Amino acid sequence: MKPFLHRVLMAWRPLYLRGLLLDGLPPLPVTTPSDAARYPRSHRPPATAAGRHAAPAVGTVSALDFPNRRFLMNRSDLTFFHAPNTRSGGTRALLEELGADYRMHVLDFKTGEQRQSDYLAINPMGKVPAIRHGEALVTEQPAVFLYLADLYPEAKLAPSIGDPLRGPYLRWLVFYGSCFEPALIDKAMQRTPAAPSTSPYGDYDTMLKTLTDQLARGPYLLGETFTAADVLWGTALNWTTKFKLVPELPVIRAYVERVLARPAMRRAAEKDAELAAAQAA
Ligand SMILES: N[C@@H](CCC(=O)N[C@@H](CS)C(=O)NCC(=O)O)C(=O)O
Repeated sequence: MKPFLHRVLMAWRPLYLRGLLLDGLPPLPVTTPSDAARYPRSHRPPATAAGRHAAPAVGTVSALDFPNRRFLMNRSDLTFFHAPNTRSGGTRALLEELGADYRMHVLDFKTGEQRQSDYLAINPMGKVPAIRHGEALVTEQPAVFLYLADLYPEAKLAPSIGDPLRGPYLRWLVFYGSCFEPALIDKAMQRTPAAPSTSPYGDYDTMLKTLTDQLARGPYLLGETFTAADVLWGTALNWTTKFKLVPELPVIRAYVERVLARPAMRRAAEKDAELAAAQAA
């Protein structure tokens, strides 16, 4: 589209008309000069050697394929901060499922690298996973999963905005961080939990029943559709059942086996085992 016409459409915002025009014109621009103006510097997609109008890294992506996405982000310059045999294994599996192009920065927990200043500049919490995409730092598994799955829409692991599954998808990813993990740690530490009406995550048993009732609808968390949420929950329920923090109920075992049997999940687990062995040597 002519830059002048594009600028007029971006400045003048009858969204329906703009969407109609832009969506009707594949291929979609990846980033545009007006994107650069919209994002604060710290969140702006990185410039590439080919400039801000570089083509998408993968195939031909058009507005017709993803009608709810006005702009696709540049995928270059993605770094994944990882330690083998930790929670960041789930993110590694997601990157494998997405066929993502990324650099991996492996931390050695035995030497306490996660608590040294270089890494604390990435995540002041000293935790993995973390990702850096251009200048954007993302930490916390639900945020990392949401971000990465949206970055690769053609992998179809994130229901798009407008899809009726988008709400449940957000719900179950966020449920992981705000209900499952804190209840799990109460359990692991054998702490007396706060009264359910006081605790933002209720109590362990209610949390677990809420989760298993959803899993029972299966085969995946959102029914027939496999999403990034299943990568997170499949990997998490695998290690938490092994550590006996979650009971190995048939519905949980069957779900974990179903998710981990996927070729990309298997590949990621094998690569992580190799990395753990190399780090231990
Ligand atoms: N809230 C974080 C938790 C991540 C987390 O607990 N990571 C552990 C690995 S299993 C970690 O990095 N621990 C290192 C440490 O605290 O020293 C998330 O969801 O990403």
